[in-house]
Amino acid sequence: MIKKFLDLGSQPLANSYILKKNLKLKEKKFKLEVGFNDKNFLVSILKTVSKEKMFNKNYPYKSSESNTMKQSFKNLAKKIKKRFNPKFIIEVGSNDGAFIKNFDKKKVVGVEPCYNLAQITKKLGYKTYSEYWGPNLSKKITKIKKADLIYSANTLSHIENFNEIFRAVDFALSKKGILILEDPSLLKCLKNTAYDQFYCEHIYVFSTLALKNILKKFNFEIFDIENVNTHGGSNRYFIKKKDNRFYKISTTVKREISKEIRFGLNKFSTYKKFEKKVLNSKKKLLQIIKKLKNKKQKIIGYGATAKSCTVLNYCGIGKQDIDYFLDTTSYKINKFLPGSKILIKKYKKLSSNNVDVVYLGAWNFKDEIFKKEKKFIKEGGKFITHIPLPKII
Ligand code: JHZ
Repeated sequence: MIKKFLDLGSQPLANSYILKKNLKLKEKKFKLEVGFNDKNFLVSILKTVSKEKMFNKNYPYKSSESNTMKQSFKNLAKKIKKRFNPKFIIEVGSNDGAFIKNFDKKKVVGVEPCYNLAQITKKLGYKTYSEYWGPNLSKKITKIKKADLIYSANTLSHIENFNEIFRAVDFALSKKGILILEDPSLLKCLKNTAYDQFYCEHIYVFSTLALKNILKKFNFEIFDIENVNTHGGSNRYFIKKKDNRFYKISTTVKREISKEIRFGLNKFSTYKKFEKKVLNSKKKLLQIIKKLKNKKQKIIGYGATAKSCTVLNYCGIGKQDIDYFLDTTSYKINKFLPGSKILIKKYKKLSSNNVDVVYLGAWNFKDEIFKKEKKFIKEGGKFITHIPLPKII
């Protein structure tokens, strides 16, 4: 049974940035509620939005906007070559190519349903299928040769139908072939009170416990896990077909599951505690903003993230609180954040001459941003983060 534990209110679609001429139009909204399945321990949002409404020819998010992500994909590619030496790789959700760019064009293909992004890798010479991943596409891609490796980062959590995904993976993989999935860790999400990991696109936030149960149904199993820092703490799962005896199951799998059970990810009461922490986080963040506004401080946002959409709309933060957001992404600049309708301006180095406090929308890139904004910090400039608890830093 799926039990609801969190209500994040009525939310617009997270990546639907608004053009100025459309500001008066009514936005599509949906009820963002999160639940826990006490049978397979899966955490999911309760109402989903169709994939066509979210992932289409105007998708604004580009992985390559952050050096942290580019470096992480580069390091992983190096590791993959060394450990698995794959001859044919498929990336599901190849975005703007931050991962596939690290491989020989003959050895890798991308799958990217968002047409604008698929065009980027196509232009670079990488074979890219601008279609949704599923059994038909999998058969088309692997007609001549099967894949030794399928990689997918921040994509599995976006696809509702596991049957479609894993039947397609099963078909595409060679006997010794493996699947590597990388998605935000539920354990980290709960530890950090990162409720903004929930929005329309994140249908699931996985625990190892839940993923193991899902994979079992499709005759797959996890044989290794790495905890990585990307996107506020993710897990990289190395997965194989059950009858693939080529890889031994590492102790990392048992260790991760023990950690999750110790934290209580298998119990509904843990999620009810999280709900209380989320309510408290909202209260604290609003108190901080109110105090700053009473002192006539100018607040701007940094990183118009999908996550920000959840925070701003759940907390009721708007233009009266945050003057504008800065972002480097061309698809977002001069548009307005969904729901809150705060303007997104082209990124310019921060200066304490024109801003007092900066709300970290991209808190997951805090280290990268702080490095970039050394001068602002030296001048006494401050940031607000809500992770793990709202505070000024
Ligand atoms: P970032 C998106 O979520 C959506 P978001 C998606 N659903 C998902 O799962 C994750 O990505 C992976 C900007 N920025 O990565 C770039 C600067 O302006 O936290 C981005 O717009 N300057 C697919 O949107 C945003 O911040 C900088 O120096 O929550 C970061 O978005 C840096 C580092 C980033 O993902």
